[in-house]
Amino acid sequence: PEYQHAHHDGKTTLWVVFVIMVIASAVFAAMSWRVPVSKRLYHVITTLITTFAAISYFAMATGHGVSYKHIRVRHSHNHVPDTYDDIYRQVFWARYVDWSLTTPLLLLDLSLLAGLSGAHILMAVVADIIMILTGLFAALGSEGTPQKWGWYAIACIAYLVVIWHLAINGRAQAAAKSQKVASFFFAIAGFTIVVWTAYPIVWGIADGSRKMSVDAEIIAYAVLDVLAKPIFGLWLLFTHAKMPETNIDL
Ligand code: RET
Repeated sequence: PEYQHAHHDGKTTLWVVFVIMVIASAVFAAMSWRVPVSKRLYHVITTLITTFAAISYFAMATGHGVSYKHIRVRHSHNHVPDTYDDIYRQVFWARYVDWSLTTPLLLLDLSLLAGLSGAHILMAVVADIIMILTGLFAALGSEGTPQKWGWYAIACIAYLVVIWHLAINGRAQAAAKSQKVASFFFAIAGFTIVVWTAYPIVWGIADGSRKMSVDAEIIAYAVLDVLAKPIFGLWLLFTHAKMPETNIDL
């Protein structure tokens, strides 16, 4: 059988991102101590996001949170009995544990910024959790079955619901707050949609059709995770510090 797993570059990348997430968590926590408790909600949410990511990267870097998935590739030839290739590929399920906690928190950051209502926040968060869990079913479900891409399709529909809440409801609410908040929300939510949309694309190439090595998959997600969490967090917290209109009474 053929084994597809992380080599030197992939393992190094996992450790590098672990260190980045720890540093980001420390920086965000330190930033929160500089503002009164009543203004710390974005700081707390954002610090939790990078803390969960650090834990997940620690698991992956030490070889936990991963299992081998058996893939049987069938070759059929005319008049010749079928032959099979057995592939075992690493699936880092720790990512889905991370994403199921951190993507709702990222959405909460954006929802509070826009001033979404409780009902809309809940809808967006539930659609997001459905997206991650059905993505996990797609990743772990048996190969070569129609269900695999069926779960993927359900996850994509849930993702469209998330985008709908950000792009339509979020924008409208932010516009009702103030011009400054509206243009900041437009920029950071637009950044989020671009970065997040790359995840299902990487998934489709790596997990879905296995056209990407495990190392390349780790590196692709590493770049996206650093953009979606530490870079997003720095941008949000620094802008919040100089834009009193983004304050929330919660
Ligand atoms: C999956 C596969 C199934 C289809 C879709 C997906 C979307 C994943 C997303 C992940 C975002 C992750 C973030 C992590 C933070 O660092 C589950 C890959 C639509 C959007 C932002």
